[in-house]
Amino acid sequence: MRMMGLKSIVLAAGLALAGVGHAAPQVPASPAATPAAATASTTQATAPADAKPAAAAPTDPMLAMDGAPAMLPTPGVGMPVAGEYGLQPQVTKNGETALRFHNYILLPVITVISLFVLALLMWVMFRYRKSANPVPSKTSHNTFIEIVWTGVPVIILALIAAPSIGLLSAQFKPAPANAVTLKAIGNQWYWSYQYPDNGGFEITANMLKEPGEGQPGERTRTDADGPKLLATDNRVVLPVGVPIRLLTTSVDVIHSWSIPAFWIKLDAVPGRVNETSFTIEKEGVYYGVCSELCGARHGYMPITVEAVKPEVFAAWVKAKGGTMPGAGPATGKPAVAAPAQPVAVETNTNTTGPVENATSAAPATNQAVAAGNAGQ
Ligand SMILES: [Cu+2]
Repeated sequence: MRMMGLKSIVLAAGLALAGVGHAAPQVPASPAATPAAATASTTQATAPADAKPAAAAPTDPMLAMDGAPAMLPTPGVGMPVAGEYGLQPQVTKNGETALRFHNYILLPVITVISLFVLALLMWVMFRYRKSANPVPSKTSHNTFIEIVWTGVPVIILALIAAPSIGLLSAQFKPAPANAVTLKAIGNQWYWSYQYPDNGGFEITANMLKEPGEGQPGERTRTDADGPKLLATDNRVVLPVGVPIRLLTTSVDVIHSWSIPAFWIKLDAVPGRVNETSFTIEKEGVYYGVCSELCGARHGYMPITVEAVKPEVFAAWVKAKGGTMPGAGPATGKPAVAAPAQPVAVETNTNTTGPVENATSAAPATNQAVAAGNAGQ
């Protein structure tokens, strides 16, 4: 009887945990590891030396021809990599927390439960097969077992729920007053962006076509721009170490603004503004795609974010004809005369001088792109 009791308890625990196994979050699928991206990253490993001169043509080495900071993507960072099945390296606090949660709690729990249930099933199949166990047990109820197979999953779920709910609330924490606001607007099928705290200027981002695919004279993708299907003609430029208030909306159908390396995915819904916040901790170029099925060219509206030092961001804003907020809180108070009220980091004369050259060219670029979009 004692042996039967022990077996029953083990069986009960197995059955109970099987339920947990089904309820536990699935391992996320690979974030779109495309062979194309891999090819691009492979070539980038060797290409930057060749590609850089093209991007660094203007007088200010920090700013490219269109006024955007000249920064090359790092292979394997902020982009999918062929053959990988894990999450991308994270560059925000929430992303790092979530990555740890996934790697050190969820995956081990799922793995242990799956193996345990598999072992129990195998044991039952062989030990209690008809030929070896001709007289089956007629046990129908066991209060202790029922408590165990209810209690154990509850405890496991409660242990998972605590960090999970903390992460959930952190993802929707409102941005502080000194945040930089980025408004991402979904369009069929491209993104446009506004910087309401910086004079309200707007940029438009279209996917770059592959060499040979565009119209004669049209700018096409190079390795300096990033992977195929992910590189855009204009990048979203954001400062590192500064909270970003992300607002999303749409002018037509539901889109979704997503950058896997930021742990950000926020729907862009017509007639409504969604908000979240994040702080990028590392400079770099990060890629994402529209993550809500939005029509025929849904797969061709990528997102490219370039995270730069605050002083480079300030120089870029100026090159775009925008303004930097005064020394006080940033929200809704763009300075009228930006040069007279630089933020502390903007006093670097190397950034402010040559940027003037880019000021006239930059808006023209955007308008041309916007006009091109109108025809799509
Ligand atoms: Cu979309």
